[in-house]
Amino acid sequence: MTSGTAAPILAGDLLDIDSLLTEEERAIRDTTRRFADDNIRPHIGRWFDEGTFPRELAVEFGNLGLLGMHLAGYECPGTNAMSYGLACMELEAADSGIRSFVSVQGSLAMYSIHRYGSQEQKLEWLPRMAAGRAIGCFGLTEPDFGSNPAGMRTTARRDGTDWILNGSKMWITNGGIADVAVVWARTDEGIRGFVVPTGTPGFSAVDVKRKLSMRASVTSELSFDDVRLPQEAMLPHAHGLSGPLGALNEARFGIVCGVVGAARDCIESAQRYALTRVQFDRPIAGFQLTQQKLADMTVELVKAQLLAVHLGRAKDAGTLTPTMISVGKLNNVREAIDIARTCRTILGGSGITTEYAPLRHANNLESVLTYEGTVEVHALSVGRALTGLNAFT
Ligand code: TGC
Ligand code: FAD
Repeated sequence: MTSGTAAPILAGDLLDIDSLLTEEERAIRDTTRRFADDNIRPHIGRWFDEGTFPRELAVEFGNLGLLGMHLAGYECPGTNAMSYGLACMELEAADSGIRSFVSVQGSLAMYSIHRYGSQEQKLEWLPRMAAGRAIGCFGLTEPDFGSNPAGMRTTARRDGTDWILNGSKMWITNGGIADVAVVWARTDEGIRGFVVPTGTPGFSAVDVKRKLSMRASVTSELSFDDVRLPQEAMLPHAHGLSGPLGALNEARFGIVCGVVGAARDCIESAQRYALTRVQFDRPIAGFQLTQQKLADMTVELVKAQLLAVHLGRAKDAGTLTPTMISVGKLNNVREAIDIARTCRTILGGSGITTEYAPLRHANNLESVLTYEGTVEVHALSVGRALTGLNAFT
């Protein structure tokens, strides 16, 4: 720092967002941050390099109360939504793939069973999933139907009292390590959800290899070849596309918060680097162009933080709408990826290996920009709300 100026403030602390949080929310946030600092950060570069997700993290997350965190009953932690959002922020500050694991487990697989399942399905799966002893995945996307899941071809047809599932799902997080899959399929009564133990004959999962993004996360293709399921496997309370889209609201909220963590981690890493890297006989942090980048990025970061807290409060108040979630996902992911790329420029050549986080975050955020509704899908959802006109088709 130039002499005579105050000690640098970390970007994430600039607006004192902490003052908007309760003591309990801060405690959950701090516990998750400590866990990530001690158990994820020291290893994440290697996991990303090797393309592995350490499965044993599931039980540790269960012990910490991070799985199905904002769900009540069935041995789930039952925190408020804001606390869940803050946990996502801290996990994604370490790596988006790690936050993805928790999102899919809690917000997609467990939420679907919790919200749409029978009492028997809840008792069978939720306590084990909350403890991390059973891993879940969520199959909506197909090779030919991503943004438009309404066109799905996976079918479940009746055979006596059973259902026979056929088809495939693509890009499924946790697919290859899952014990149970929530699968959405076309039936004679519209789109319905099924709880499918992955050991059922005819079910198979093949992991996607050679990924350039989300390397510390398992992504798989699921295939169903005459998978026979009892009537009790169907989620009784989900009818039509509103079932999976309802679960997506939950997970998208986690992303709105999570990506703020990734952006914060990038800026703080660039701040530290810029203060120690000397060129032209001075720290690069002293150049006006570097400061412009840091200031612009931090302004976007704090706006994203405020948006995340506002949506968290709305979720807890029961006033959060899908359009509000689209605004949050569109803005926060778009800004986070811009921030990650700009931070990489501050790191120069040092920024291209896994030693520093920004390019790993940027690569992960390419997936986040695409999954759970692409940036275009969310722009069109906001556009539809603003005009009343559907521009999807
Ligand atoms: P549309 O006609 O608008 O609606 C069909 C039915 O769904 C209801 N609905 C919703 N319900 C709850 N929440 C929402 N956000 C909802 N949006 C719509 C709607 O009321 C209607 O209900 P009903 O009862 O009248 O039938 O549907 P559309 O076909 O026009 O599609 C709208 C569109 C394009 C926005 C939707 O298809 C969409 O969101 N597409 C994106 C697909 C997507 O996000 N896939 C994500 C897959 S899972 C994933 O990516 C996990 S990544 C996990 C990780 O690793 O973290
Ligand atoms: P497409 O829908 O083919 O879109 C390609 C491009 O066309 C995009 O830019 C899109 O915005 C644009 N486009 C499409 N329609 C329109 C339109 N009407 N107007 C303008 N532009 C349009 N899915 C699951 O079900 N479960 C999971 O656990 C899961 N995990 C994932 C993990 C990763 C790492 C990734 C990358 C994906 C995952 N997905 C999962 C799938 C994800 O939800 C889809 O990739 C996403 O919905 C987009 O579908 P698509 O890839 O088929 O792209």
